[in-house]
Amino acid sequence: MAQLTPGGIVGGEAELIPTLSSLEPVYGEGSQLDEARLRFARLGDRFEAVYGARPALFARSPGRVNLIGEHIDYEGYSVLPMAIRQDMIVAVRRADGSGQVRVANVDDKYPVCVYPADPDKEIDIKNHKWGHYFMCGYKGVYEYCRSKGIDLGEPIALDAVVDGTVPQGSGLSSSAAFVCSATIAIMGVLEKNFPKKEVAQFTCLSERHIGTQSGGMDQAISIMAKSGFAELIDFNPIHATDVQLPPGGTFVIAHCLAESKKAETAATNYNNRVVECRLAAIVLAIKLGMDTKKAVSSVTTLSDVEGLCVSFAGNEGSSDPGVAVKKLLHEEPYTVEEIEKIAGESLTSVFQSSQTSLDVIKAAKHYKLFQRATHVYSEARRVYAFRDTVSSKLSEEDMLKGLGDLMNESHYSCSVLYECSCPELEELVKVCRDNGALGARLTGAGWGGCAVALVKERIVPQFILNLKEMYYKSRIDRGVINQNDLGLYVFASKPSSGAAIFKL
Ligand code: NG1
Repeated sequence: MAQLTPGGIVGGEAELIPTLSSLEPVYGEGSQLDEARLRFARLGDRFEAVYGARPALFARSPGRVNLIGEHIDYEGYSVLPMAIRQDMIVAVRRADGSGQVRVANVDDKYPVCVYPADPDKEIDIKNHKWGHYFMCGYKGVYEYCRSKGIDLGEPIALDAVVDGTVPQGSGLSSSAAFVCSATIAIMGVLEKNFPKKEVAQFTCLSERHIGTQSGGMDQAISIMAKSGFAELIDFNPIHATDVQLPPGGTFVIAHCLAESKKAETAATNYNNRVVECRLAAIVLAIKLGMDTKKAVSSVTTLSDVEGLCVSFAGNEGSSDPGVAVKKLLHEEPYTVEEIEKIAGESLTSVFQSSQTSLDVIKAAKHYKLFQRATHVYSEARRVYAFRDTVSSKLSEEDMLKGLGDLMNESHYSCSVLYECSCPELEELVKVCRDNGALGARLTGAGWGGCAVALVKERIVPQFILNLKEMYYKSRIDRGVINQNDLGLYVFASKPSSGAAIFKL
């Protein structure tokens, strides 16, 4: 998992989270601004109806679509997402004397969640509730301030209402949008502000209170995004580089309608892959000559052993760490016994300090080390190839084709080597390609959620119509979704801006 150690920050005087007095800088003008005005007004009214007072402030953080670089952020590798206009907005005020943090939602399907105003109380992850994400933000702010020696006094009680437009379980990071918006709302109430890079870093750690061993991509882009740009996000330390996408192409995002329940399935899906990558890294380190005890105690990610793998590949006339994977790991899944023999230690002892990893070990039958490591090293290279293609001197036509090919390769790797796709995503990706997408792939954690397709700007309306006809119509007929909600599930998106606090 990416090591996001406090203090590991690059960049000069890092920008603070902006505090805005109007919605225009984020929502622009026209219908988007009108909709935003309506939403904020409704949120304020709902807040008043629930708590009998107006909120002190609002905060907003966007969802994101990852263009390329899947399941590699927690291995320390760079990724290339962009923020989308769908976001989470939070209205909040101090609730002195209540001793509680109360979190309500404008959507009645989410019941009010009430927690003690105690940042040291663990989140009950075995009993998953939507409001837990707010508490990740609450705990995170206190933990960060303590680590910096900032005294916040008695823990504050809070009243909050949230309104989200990022579809849940869609791979568009509704969870990070929620944790980030809650975090900056709480910072606003506490009258504290911190550099964006610091907030990006500590919100990643905060979200792990929910039980997923997440990397830092989603929080980083939600906090640091700039309107009009995708960002190349590097880790250790966190750094964002603007990436200008070619004008003739548009990214269309389409939901396969299978929900990806990342937190609930963590032990067999998301966290399982984090554990498999660590085991692959340990086995590679040992095979490449590292002392066994040192490998077990110090190697946590595949990027930790990349140097060793590259030296090995050098002897074979290559610079690709994947060469070491091919030569040193076998394709058949590894049994627990085999790994324990190589590591000289039981898996429960290797992972003793991480309960979420122990949950993985309890559930796993075997470990696909070859496949997972091959995906990670090849996907990491595709991210740079994507960035280089965007900044190359290729004609627009060739550039878009090159980007599409990389997206298709990424999808194949996610689907076949990392096994994080699902039948619905496979069908949707195929429908996208059959209808003229230059490339299409699953985005986000997978196992449901969205695909992203690169489509020539001029065919976007027809492309979306075709998707409606060929993927969604039968599902509308079966009552899976409502015709009127289609716009929530398939849309084109331009890069949006990052998190902001509003005092309106
Ligand atoms: P989603 O499921 O889209 O929120 C998750 C992780 C990312 C990254 C991707 C896979 C969290 C908050 N996010 O994204 O860090 O690892 O999967 O690339 O866990």
